[in-house]
Amino acid sequence: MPLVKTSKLITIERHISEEHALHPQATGEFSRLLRDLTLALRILARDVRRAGLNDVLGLTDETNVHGERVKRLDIHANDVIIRAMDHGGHLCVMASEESDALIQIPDEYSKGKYVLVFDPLDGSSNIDVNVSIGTIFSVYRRLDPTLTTGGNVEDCLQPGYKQVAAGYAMYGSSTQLVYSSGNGVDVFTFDPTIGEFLLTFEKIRIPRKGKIYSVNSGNAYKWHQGVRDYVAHLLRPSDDGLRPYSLRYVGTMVADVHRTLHYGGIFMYPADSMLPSGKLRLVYEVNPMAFIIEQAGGMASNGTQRILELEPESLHQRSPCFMGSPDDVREVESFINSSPE
Ligand code: AHM
Ligand code: MG
Repeated sequence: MPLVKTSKLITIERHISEEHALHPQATGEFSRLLRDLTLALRILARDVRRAGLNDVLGLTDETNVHGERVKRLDIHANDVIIRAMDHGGHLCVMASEESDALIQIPDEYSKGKYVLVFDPLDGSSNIDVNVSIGTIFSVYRRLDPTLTTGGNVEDCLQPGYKQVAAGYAMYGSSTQLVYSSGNGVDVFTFDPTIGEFLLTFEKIRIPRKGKIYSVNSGNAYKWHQGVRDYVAHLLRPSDDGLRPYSLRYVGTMVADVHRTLHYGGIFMYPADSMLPSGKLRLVYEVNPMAFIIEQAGGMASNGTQRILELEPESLHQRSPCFMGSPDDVREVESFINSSPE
């Protein structure tokens, strides 16, 4: 059974502080970081819900009925996370998909030993049409924990296996926060009436194999032969009933990976002849989601290598990705490896 529903009534803050109290060296800095982050996510859950109402939607250069400049929701989300996180004393630097450069901690605030990277609002093509969107984040330790100055780009370019924690919030029919600090994956659901994220699934496990694949098939004509052969294989009925697979594609990575985590199967954004590294960003999107999938017992690959072992070279670099049930990811890898291209 992939879903282990919990009977425990517990908030995310209590759950995280209990988990971290198990580490004798814990100073509480990490728990405070997460408390600030969940505040930002609570604010965003509220703002996404009200988006159509308060003119938050729209282009940056639009003005609302009050004659004020309207921010796009993704820019607003970026601002909210920065404002929640820059003064807590636990971070030394941040990087965001929405900011070209590193986000430094202002001079007046003390610097901590953690690094936060995030995609403030994932699923941009779905923002204006009320389809699920999300926030993706991951936390690293700074490379030199003895420093008390701001962090640098190397601190943000660590391989994914060094993530201390990662997760995402999905703003769907309810808001859920899926989180791991390397000890399995827990799912919390936001109760807006009490303003808390409550634990709903503890230590969720992805099924070993699924029957759903998720990919933008409109790009099929540009894919490498191995990926085309793999998808053709998924669509061929088999006598054992394990195929054909069903296709589900929201176009928001958070939603497509979230469904894959629960039901199994595979989510892919392959490279193609026009996007040689695919579309998704290694640091902000692919690594955090790969961490969650692996922590739930799944696999995440760029087609030939484990995602979490890739060495990022630049903040906004892209990577092909194939993630989900281990049997499914192994199968796509074998199609890619045996393809002549
Ligand atoms: P974004 O960061 O601009 O939202 O782009 C990332 C999104 C992912 O959430 C999703 O998996 C992918 O883009 C969908 O891309 P496409 O429209 O090419 O299928
Ligand atoms: Mg994104």
